[in-house]
Amino acid sequence: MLPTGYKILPDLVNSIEKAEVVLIVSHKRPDYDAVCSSLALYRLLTNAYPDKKIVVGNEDSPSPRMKHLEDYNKIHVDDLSSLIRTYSPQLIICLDGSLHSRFTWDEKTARDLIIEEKISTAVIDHHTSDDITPDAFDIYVNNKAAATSEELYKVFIQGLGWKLDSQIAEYLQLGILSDTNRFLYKIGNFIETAKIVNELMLKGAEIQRLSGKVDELSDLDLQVFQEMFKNLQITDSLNYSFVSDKFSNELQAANTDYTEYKLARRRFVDDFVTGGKNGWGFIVARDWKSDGLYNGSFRSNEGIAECDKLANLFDGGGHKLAAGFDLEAGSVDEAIQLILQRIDKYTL
Ligand SMILES: [Mn+2]
Repeated sequence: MLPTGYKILPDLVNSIEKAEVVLIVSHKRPDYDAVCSSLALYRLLTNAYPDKKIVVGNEDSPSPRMKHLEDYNKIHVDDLSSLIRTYSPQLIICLDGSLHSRFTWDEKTARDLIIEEKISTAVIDHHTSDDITPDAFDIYVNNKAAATSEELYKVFIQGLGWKLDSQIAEYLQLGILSDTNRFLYKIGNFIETAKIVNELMLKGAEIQRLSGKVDELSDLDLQVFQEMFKNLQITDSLNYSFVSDKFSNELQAANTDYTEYKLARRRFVDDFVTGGKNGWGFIVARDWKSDGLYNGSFRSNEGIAECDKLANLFDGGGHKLAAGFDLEAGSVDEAIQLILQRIDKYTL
């Protein structure tokens, strides 16, 4: 069966064929679906048109946790307008979002440049939200699938009959696994998604192997977990943990990647602070970028604490179940005392 977006497929193919340079971008702060759909499309277009220049870009650097992806280093991290000036594309394909503001922090400059240079724009998205303005793009594809990676399968493999290789299958599978949270969330048409997932498995994209790569823990993760478990406090009302200043200084002196270190902390707070009978709590650690500054995160299970309100006490923010904040303190011990005092005054 042809995907519902099939009517506009000839337009998409025409635009691709006319372009010498195609720029593929996905939304800011890219997740697995954004990155994997970009890399899958990069491979699809490179295979189909070896003479064209295909560029993958994003305004934000993808998480270092995605470094296991074969083409991770092919992603150009730069402003959308700089990417346009550097590569002069005739076509920009925007993935996993339908608003200009999803792809760039400076919408006006990028839009002006697109109009001035008469660049064609296409969107391939799967989101079903109401604020979509598809007429702002020349071509709009959206079959409301579970992931943009699934949309690509529908458009290029089912719709156009292009060849699926094992690397493309792996990217598409990772995107689907991520957006459905390994089929925990009900999005799109489950039966259709399951059939596609099966086809991708037959091409070698085994779910168990790919999940293993996504969940892999580094030595740094283990070291940070060890430190935070050692410091974990389970009080009568909440759980909390911290990274000691000594441990933080040692990591910094060893030139540890700060982003990866923060990701390890985040994984700890996501996975462990909401455990046990308390079901909520916080972590705190020294900020490496500014002296005397500490970063904290609150997490809660549903119906226990309101993390955003707690973070607001420190001029931080987030949402009900997860929020972050900064505070100034002379040491991590002082930071913990300040947090405990301030949230104690706040009736949960
Ligand atoms: Mn997505």
